[in-house]
Amino acid sequence: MWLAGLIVIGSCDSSGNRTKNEPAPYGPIPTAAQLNWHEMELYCLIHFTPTTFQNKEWGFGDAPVSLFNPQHFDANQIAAAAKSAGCNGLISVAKHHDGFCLWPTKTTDYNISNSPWRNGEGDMVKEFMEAAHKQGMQFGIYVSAWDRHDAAYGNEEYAEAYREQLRELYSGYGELFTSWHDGANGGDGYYGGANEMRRIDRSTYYEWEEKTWPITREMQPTAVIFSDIGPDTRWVGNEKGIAPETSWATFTPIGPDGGKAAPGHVDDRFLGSGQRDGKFWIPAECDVPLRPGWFYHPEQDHQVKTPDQLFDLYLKSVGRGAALNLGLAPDTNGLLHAADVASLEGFGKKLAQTFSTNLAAEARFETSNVRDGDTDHFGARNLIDNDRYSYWASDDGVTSPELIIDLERATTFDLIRLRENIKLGQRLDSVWVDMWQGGEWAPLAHATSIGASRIIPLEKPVTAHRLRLRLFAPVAVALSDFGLFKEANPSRPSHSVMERVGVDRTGWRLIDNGFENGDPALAVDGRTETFWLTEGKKLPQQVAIDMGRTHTVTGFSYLPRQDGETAGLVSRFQLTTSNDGNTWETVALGEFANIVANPAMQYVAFDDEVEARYFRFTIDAVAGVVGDRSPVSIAEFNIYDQEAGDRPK
Ligand code: FUL
Repeated sequence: MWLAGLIVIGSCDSSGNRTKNEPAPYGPIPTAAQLNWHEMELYCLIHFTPTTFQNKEWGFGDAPVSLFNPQHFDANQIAAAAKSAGCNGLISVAKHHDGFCLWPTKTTDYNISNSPWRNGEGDMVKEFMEAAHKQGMQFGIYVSAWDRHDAAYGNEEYAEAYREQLRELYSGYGELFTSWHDGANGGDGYYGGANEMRRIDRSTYYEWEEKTWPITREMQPTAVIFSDIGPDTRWVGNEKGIAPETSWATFTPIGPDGGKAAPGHVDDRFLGSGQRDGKFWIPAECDVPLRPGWFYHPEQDHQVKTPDQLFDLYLKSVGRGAALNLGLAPDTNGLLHAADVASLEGFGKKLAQTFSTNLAAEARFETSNVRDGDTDHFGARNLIDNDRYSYWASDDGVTSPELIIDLERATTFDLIRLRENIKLGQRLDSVWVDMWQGGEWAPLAHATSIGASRIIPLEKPVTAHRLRLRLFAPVAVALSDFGLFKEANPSRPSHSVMERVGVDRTGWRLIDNGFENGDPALAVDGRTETFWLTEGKKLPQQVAIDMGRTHTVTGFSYLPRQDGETAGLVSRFQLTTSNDGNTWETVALGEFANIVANPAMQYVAFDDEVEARYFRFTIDAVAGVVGDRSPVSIAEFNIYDQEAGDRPK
């Protein structure tokens, strides 16, 4: 009776149907391109350039084009594996920092048509696009703004060529869902043979807002622009695939100096969390490689993330309102390794098994309030209709409504999913889930930042008959989804850095410690969470070790500190060895690229094995250090020889 009374009061259109009195949007709201991106949730990013053939992470820009000849390349194999994981999109790294273009561009000779692959007739970006579309996935491109090959890098001429590269890719490769811009920019490189350090002003060089992004807007209006700062999707601030528990879709980018922000030039404190009162809708994307590195390295064949690890990352990214962008790396044949294919498929199966059945689908709902009493438009049944934009809404004055969920039978679950209708903004401040137990309500879970998707994992499965949801918002709520799920084949992964077997380090003796401070034993204690941290001294610096006996050494590894801090991360090194402690030979020299964003274990294989009893690790440069003084940090250092197995395991 009471409800009927309200319906009579509600307004009707000319044919007598009730009109929908939608709540006014709250705060910034997503664009159509952003809505499409939110719905995608999971996609992949393919790194494959001559850098793969050099077994490096960042190509220097000097690899000969003749190197690039993946005899068995098959974009369909890669796209099918991505699809089996549940990916809804595929991004081709059309150009990485090494500058090699995977499409026949007119902007530089350093491109695929000068490689032996398909006799110079191939277009790999096109093959990726076709394979993605064939699998029903959307397509995107990544074009590195940093170009370590181009002689003009740093000049206006290159910035213009970069924009031309975007234009080429925006016109010949269909409708794109994203245009992905990396933050790494400027540093040393080949630069047409100059072999030098080039720094650019990240906030002005590309004229992102003035010249570059308007091209995307005009030519690819359906694409979201990703960079550290958006403008459409933002970097989450790490390459672990994890967003913080509270991660708002709203964000106000500012530069590190409080001024204007640009990709690679941002105050990074809020990249992960976003800001509740952020001025723009710029949700986070979590990028993470399936293996430790973004490029294929044979020594990482044992370190492919497992389906359980990927599932855990999914909960910590997609389950926190972000998207998961998973890095896939073809090998030198041009195919994904069997271990990668198996893991992707296992992950996809687990996702499908877990989320195919909403255990609340048969529930009866009671609400403390329904907007205008209009259950047709705003009733709680909208929570289980699998439509992200139909929703249960409260009246404008009702900002803390409640929902009782009667599951009708004892139901066991360990994942709770909530979604808002984000077309109306991110409205909820927080949510409590209670469970009816022993004649009273007991709190079960709590979450902030709901937005496009929030999956709350419980520590262990819970069996309940009745649940209660308490919502808190500054305005009327607009909740679109309530789901209960049970993780299929659970096995929570441990997140410790994987164990690796190098030589036995017990007999090692420090013979030259250039740093003279900190505790060197922490670098060889087998514990990845401790690290040797020295005080700031002039670089280069070195340590020398007597291993106590001669080994047939095949390589070494450096594990950067794992605590998330960046002080002292080694970026350029030399390794010299000796048989007698007097005559030394340089066996490896190079850089640990991308060490700040992705501080994974760095393994360096020697070109030729070497007999040695002594080695010296020289640190030539530390990431992020401009001057020549710096502390150095080493979590673990090890040597690999033929006996111990010549690869990290
Ligand atoms: C980073 C790059 O420097 C890495 O090499 C990789 O491309 C990753 C996706 O973005 O910032």
